[in-house]
Amino acid sequence: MKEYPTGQIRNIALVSHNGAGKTTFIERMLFMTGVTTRMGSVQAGTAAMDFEEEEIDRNSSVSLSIAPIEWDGYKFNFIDTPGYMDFVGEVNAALKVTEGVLVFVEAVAGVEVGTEIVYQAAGHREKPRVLIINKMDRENVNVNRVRESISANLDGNFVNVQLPVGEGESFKGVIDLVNMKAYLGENAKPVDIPADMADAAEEARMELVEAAAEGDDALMEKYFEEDDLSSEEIIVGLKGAMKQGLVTPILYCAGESGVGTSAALNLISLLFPSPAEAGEFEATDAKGTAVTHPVSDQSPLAAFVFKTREDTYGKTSYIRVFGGILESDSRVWDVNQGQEVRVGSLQLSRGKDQLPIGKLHSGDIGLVTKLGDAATNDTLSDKGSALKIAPIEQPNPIASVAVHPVSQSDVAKLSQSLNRLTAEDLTLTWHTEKATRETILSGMGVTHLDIAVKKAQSKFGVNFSTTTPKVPYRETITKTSEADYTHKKQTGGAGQYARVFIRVESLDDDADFEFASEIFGGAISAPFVAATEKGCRQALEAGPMAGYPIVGLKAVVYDGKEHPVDSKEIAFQTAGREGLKKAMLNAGPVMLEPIYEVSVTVPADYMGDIMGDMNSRRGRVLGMDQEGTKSIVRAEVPLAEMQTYAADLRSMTQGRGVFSMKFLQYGRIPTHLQEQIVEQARKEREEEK
Ligand SMILES: Nc1nc2c(ncn2[C@@H]2O[C@H](COP(=O)(O)OP(=O)(O)OP(=O)(O)O)[C@@H](O)[C@H]2O)c(=O)[nH]1
Ligand SMILES: [Mg+2]
Repeated sequence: MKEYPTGQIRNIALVSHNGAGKTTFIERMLFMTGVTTRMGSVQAGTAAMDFEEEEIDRNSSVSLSIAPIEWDGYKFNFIDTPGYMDFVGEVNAALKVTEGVLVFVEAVAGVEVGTEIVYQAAGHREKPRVLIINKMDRENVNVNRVRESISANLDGNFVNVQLPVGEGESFKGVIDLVNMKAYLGENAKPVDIPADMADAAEEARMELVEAAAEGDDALMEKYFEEDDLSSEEIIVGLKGAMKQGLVTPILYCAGESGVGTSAALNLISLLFPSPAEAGEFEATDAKGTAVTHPVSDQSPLAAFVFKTREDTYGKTSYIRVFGGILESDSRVWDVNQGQEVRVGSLQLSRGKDQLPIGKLHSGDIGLVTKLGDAATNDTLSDKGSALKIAPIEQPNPIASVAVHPVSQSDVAKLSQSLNRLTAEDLTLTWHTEKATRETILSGMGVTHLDIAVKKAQSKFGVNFSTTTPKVPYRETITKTSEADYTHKKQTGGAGQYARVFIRVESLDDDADFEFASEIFGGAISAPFVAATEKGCRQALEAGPMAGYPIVGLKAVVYDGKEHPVDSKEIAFQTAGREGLKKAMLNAGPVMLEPIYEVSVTVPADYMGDIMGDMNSRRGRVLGMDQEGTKSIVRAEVPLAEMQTYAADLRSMTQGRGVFSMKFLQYGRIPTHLQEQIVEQARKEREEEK
């Protein structure tokens, strides 16, 4: 493929609820422009865009993929994203590197929750959006109904830039209201508007002209004087209005049958800005100062790694050039890693295929393999400029599983494979939970985690089983108490002797451990005080109630006794450890559990159910908001009650609800639950014996 200059490039993200036909639309583009000789099918597993094993299994996209499409002198970098909300991380990556967003609405189902979320996400990032009503050929399509669903569910001023000709089984094509041409049939060329649609087209065009005039003051004046605008002026006006978020144009299409697709491409090339037109890019320079530069070959190099893909052959980095030119076989400065990396042969990505390219101009997107230590979110620049672009914003994880290696060889590969999985997908994280000694994998939902575990198997040959994670409880005290503890051991030769008087005092629940000595007159000598402290610290790892870490406590050693022969440091360690536990038992010990701040967004009808459910989860509702047709409930909920919320909310709302959660603080556990946990821990200890 030839190199395209910045002005001829259009980077466009395709987003929507799952199954609206994004991937199929791209398959049609690839077929229509002669890239493929047979149209790929998601159902049959032959789609060029859905090439990952998990995508073929599920007949649905799981990760983003790119299709460079040459059309009428333009190069479109279409980025296909998964519609399933668990993979929102891929959508966020696509939004970071594109200047336009094509939001798909399914013609029969109308606007679904997923569509709404991605439409808003694009709006928050101030990206121009075009709505495409797709699958216009399906039985029971009713254009009025789908338009109503758009007005009811999405914020914005929507305007037709096309009129559909027919709907459902009689969907024949579209009329382009900017150029006043009709496109009838599959892969159509422009023809005159059919006589019976002339009046409707004229009327719709007037609405379009009015919307376009809003985008530009000079055009508004001209429109008042002359009551009309030229095709070029309509485009200028619409682009201006889209940039300000004032207008969202609507297109109509049936991607699978190819009716309306050529017409859609023509308008998309006109409506979306080139990378340069979209405005300067933001970065920080070598001093950390915020700067902006034009998206231009003349700007200093700033190439951003927005995705990393790992497979058995190694690492592939997906790169978007914001400033300068990225050349094959060059050396660049990885600003985030603080080191030089060698760029091998640059490629354009087309689904699983790759096409070599000599260089990527500003604004373009490509990939390269084996890019040193470069990770997602790194910026490649030159050492002097050291431009750094802000990382992709991603949400906090909302679901977790504990992963257990199946065999001994899996144990050895555990951390390496988890590191590779999480490098590839930044909405996936893992850590070892000290309190429960479990390896926790966290992500955006049950399916997300399920697929991650499958990937570990298919890509890295590691087998994991998963369980619901144990809750990382903590133990603390509520009042001051004292204990006198003697450690004495007489086994043949040298004995052990240590006696300590320990007082424990309650601190804030989240305060770090403190230790103090009130030993006067040398009742025990300094090294033994230190050994006592060491023992106390050891005790913190497993509390006396149920074996969870101890927090919010101060230990004071205020007296003690040593033996001239048998006192050793190890004896004082034991005395410190056991003395602290003993003192705690009379200090009103309680257990703490992690509390999360949760925000749930659902269609207003579900509000009652959600509130009732929150109560049964021991949630404390903090507030409710209304945003359009959606209700938002904010609550504080114990983690113990949120472990299956991703799946529960899905079934409560038929997949129409979403939520986010963030750790807030540790809180007291109600007594009856605490008793259950202590009892459970006691049983487990007994079983271990
Ligand atoms: N009737 C009709 N069906 C279509 C059309 N486009 C896609 N489909 C079908 O709709 C289903 C989903 O299409 P996809 O292209 O996988 O949808 P997607 O938006 O990529 O879905 P996700 O990747 O899950 O977000 C497939 O079975 C397609 O064959 C269309 O224009 N008309
Ligand atoms: Mg898809």
